[in-house]
Amino acid sequence: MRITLTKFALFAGCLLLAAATRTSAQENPPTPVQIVALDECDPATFNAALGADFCKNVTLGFFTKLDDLFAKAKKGAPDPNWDFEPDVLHIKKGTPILVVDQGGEPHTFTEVKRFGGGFIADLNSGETPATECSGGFGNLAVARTRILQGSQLQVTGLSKGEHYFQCCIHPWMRVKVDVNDHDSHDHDHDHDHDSHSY
Ligand SMILES: [Cu+2]
Repeated sequence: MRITLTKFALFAGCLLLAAATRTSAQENPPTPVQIVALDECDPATFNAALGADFCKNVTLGFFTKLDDLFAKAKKGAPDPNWDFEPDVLHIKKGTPILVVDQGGEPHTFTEVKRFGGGFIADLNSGETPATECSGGFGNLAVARTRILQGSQLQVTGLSKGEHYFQCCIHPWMRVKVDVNDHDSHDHDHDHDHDSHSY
């Protein structure tokens, strides 16, 4: 009888602890996760063609000239230093995403149904443009996904499932966001566990 009571007390204690943990988790707003946008635009050649201050490069000498950027895209080998990091993100539903432009020029973080080209045909490596990018910055829906150098864009309210985001200027800049009901850490752990047991 004493053993049963002790067990019950332990069990009740665990329940209380679990309830307390759950309450505090719900009260704290989820910490945003960050995605960075990177590029290595060469100020001299970009600004000569696109206007003063278009490119404000902070990469301390790692520059790609405007012509080279177009030449690489044309060859089907776009410059990998124009990049969103990470490329794949697992988040729990409700977690905000902060996209920070640490590059030197503007980008967009545009959700698309399917990855494709952007609104500058010569940068598309022959890919069909994603419908969501059409119209460029003349399209309000595209313009509002723009991120200027040194600024950030917050994305919230993503539904459960997979979401695809790309830059509508440099369409090889792509991120897949996988939204789950649970913490990505737990998810990864479960996943590992499953693969071990098979
Ligand atoms: Cu871009």
